[in-house]
Amino acid sequence: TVGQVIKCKAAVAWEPAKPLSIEEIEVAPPKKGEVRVKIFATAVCHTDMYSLSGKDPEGVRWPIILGHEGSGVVESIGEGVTLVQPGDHVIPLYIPECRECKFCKSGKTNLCSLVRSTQGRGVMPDETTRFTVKGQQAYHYMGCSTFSQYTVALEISLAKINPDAPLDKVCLLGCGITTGYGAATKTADLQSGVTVAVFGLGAVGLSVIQGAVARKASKIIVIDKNPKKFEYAKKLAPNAELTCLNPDDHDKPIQQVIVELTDGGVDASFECIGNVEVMRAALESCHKGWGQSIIIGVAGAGEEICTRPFQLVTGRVWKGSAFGGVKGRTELPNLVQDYLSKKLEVDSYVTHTFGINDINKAFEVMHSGDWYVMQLIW
Ligand code: NAD
Ligand code: AHE
Ligand code: ZN
Repeated sequence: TVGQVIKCKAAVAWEPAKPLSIEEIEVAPPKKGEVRVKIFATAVCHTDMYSLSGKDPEGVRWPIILGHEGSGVVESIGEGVTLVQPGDHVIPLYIPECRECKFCKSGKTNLCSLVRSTQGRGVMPDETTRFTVKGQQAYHYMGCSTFSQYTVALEISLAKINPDAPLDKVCLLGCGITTGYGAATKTADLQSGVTVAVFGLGAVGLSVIQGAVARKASKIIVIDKNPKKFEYAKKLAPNAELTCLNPDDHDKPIQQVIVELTDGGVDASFECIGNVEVMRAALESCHKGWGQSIIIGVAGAGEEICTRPFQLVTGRVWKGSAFGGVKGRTELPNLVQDYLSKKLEVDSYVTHTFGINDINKAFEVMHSGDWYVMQLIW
């Protein structure tokens, strides 16, 4: 198949807010700097649903092949590719790592910007796409498009991982788990003994808990409106001092409850929902003078955050985190190793597994709320 068009199946989004359709598509060979990857498994993230809704302010173009939390094997490489070889096991990265742009070289951020503009518009750097469906070009998504049996990504957008790692599990490191764990260990850089509040216990919030446990937080407060979520938080932090709060059980604003429980507020809080009211509560749960609040959740188009500036004047810090601040090519392979050496829990996040033909069922379950990760296998 090297150098030839591959015909395969993909879940295609033809228009906003409509079910996906499984279509036969054509995937062109990789061009310069590009790699064609056979996708083995992919999870479904909220952000896929967000973009499918048509409400992503950045906008996507249709038809599009969504999916950004996957794993696979390199099928073939384009001209000049040196970073991976056919047969390598990889996780596609929605934040690439070129190591050459101002951002990569700064040492201050993981937000590589070399191809951010074309990636955001759903095309490869030459402004064209590698997907054709029913004679029409289909767009890429977040540089990954893992809802296809074969995809094309840039070599700088692939983390080469240990081939011993089970691909059906480590696909989860392509977004949610890495995001939460990295937000705790890198963005917040939690230190031993800190107090932490985690708002929202999906895959992201649960992984913040894992990061807090790894950094030996002294107290972890978890907040969710769905009490079923507390059991899993307890499993991930069996030896920690854990307090579970359901905002619906309290008359006072939840930030006031947290401030009272912690002698003035937590050292760090994390918003893992995407709700701007909760973002405010998370900031105001922080301790005066030094508490930091990390925004991870993606809020709807047009939403804005607010608080009294006095909250910041008096030393609270508002930060954000994308992909947990993790540099994909350099650091993601190490997280895969941490998983293999049982330092990082991944397996038990998978609550549902579907064949790709049932992808719309996965999107329906997502609305139900009682899940962590839904996984699709080709
Ligand atoms: P999820 O939907 O699985 O989890 C959200 C949790 O929040 C649920 O358990 C829900 O019951 C709870 N919740 C909802 N409203 C609440 C409220 N008002 N108060 C308390 N709890 C409430 O989501 P997820 O997959 O863990 O992702 C979380 C967010 O992070 C999403 O917005 C997602 O788009 C975003 N995200 C961001 C990044 C990034 O790099 N910044 C990466 C992945 C996901
Ligand atoms: N396009 C949206 C924002 C979407 C967003 O915040 N994406 C996160 C990753 S979410 C993964 O599930 C991110 O990493 N963003 C960094 C980037 O460069 O996109 C909007 O609001 O415009
Ligand atoms: Zn995601």
